[in-house]
Amino acid sequence: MTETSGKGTSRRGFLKAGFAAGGALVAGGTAARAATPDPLITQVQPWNTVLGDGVDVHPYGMPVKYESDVIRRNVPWLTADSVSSINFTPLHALDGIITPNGLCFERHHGGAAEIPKEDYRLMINGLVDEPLVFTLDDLMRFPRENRIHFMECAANSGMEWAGAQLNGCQFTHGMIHNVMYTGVPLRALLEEAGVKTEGKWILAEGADAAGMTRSIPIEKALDDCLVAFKMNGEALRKEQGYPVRLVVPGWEGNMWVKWLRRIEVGDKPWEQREETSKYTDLMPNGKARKFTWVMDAKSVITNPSPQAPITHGPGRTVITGLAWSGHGTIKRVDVTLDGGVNWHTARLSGPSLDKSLHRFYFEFDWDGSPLLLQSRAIDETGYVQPTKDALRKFRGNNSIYHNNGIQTWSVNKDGEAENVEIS
Ligand SMILES: Nc1nc2c(c(=O)[nH]1)N[C@H]1C(S)=C(S)[C@@H](COP(=O)(O)O)O[C@H]1N2
Ligand SMILES: [Mo]
Repeated sequence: MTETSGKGTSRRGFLKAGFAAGGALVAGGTAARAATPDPLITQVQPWNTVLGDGVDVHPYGMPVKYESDVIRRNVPWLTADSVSSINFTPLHALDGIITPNGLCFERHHGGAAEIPKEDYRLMINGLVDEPLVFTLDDLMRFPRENRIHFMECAANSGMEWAGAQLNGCQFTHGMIHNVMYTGVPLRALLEEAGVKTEGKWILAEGADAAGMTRSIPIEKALDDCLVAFKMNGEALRKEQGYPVRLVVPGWEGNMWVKWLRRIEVGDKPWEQREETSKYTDLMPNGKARKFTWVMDAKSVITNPSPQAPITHGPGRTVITGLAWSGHGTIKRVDVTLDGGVNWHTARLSGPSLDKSLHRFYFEFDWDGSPLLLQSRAIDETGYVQPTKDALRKFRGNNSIYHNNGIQTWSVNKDGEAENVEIS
């Protein structure tokens, strides 16, 4: 267990020093119950005496009713209308690294289009030797790849730029999902059409009412983009762009065009609305930076958090969260219990994949005193997730997009957590 402390321990005297640095749990921190008579053990229960549902009661399985609060949620005041809106993945209720299909957050600019698969067409035109049109069946005849990637909206945590605002990691960090995509490399389709030497950019266009369009440099298009038709093994959900979406690993969600209908090859970017008026950041000098494609390293503690307080009292406690980077894998995650005075190395568990969510844990013996929880991610390039102040120093106060600053949860003695900021 490494301890990396720079600031000394006196800064926050109201917090008791001397947390067990992970691993070792002291007496009193038991997570088991004493063996007093417990009716749930000593008495026969209903589920033990009646037959359960037969097969086929649910031809498509749904979560058990006891998990009915594990749902996407929106923040109604954020947008004027639900067709150009967003909801959020319930990160506090999930574990591991894969987002179940029904819980992937949705962001639509013109509602979720519904396209019968027989009517699906993808056109490639522009600076190519031969313009082509593919049906879904045509796409399925190219060699497929399977890859797990996170997709994060550039506006994720945007409401937190000026200070702590929304009470729950679902709302502060839930514009992200992580699924396994099955698809055809965009490179294969571009090679089929034959990109002319002047072809330096592609325009990806959606078939929905919003007609989402984004310019992408040809290097990225030929590198790791996928034209995907499956998520977590099954067809894309309508909300995620059925039947086909573009996967642009590590880059902002807006470029992952859903209901993908056209790829145009050109010699320069198109300067579309979504890359000029939107998805740009107004800098302190009055100029806006644009083409900020990559999502930098970021992390968040998902438990405990405002929607998921500690309910068991002092003793054995598990902290968990997610970390990711658009530049590759996560090398290390640090966790602090005291607002950044002492940092402890968290334990990563599960696959460490390129441009994918990583799951971390930190187990400790909670003495019941207040906590100021933060996590910070370090990616394979050595980049360290910044504080919000460090971000604001460089970017000013007008930004919305690309807020990857460190998040703080204040946990009181009752285990309740609140969104606060320490910078
Ligand atoms: N055609 C189309 N593609 C789109 C959008 C859209 O409105 N229409 N929204 C974009 C934005 S801003 C984001 S963050 C992601 C959201 O993907 P999701 O709904 O799977 O979460 O899709 C992107 N692709
Ligand atoms: Mo987005």
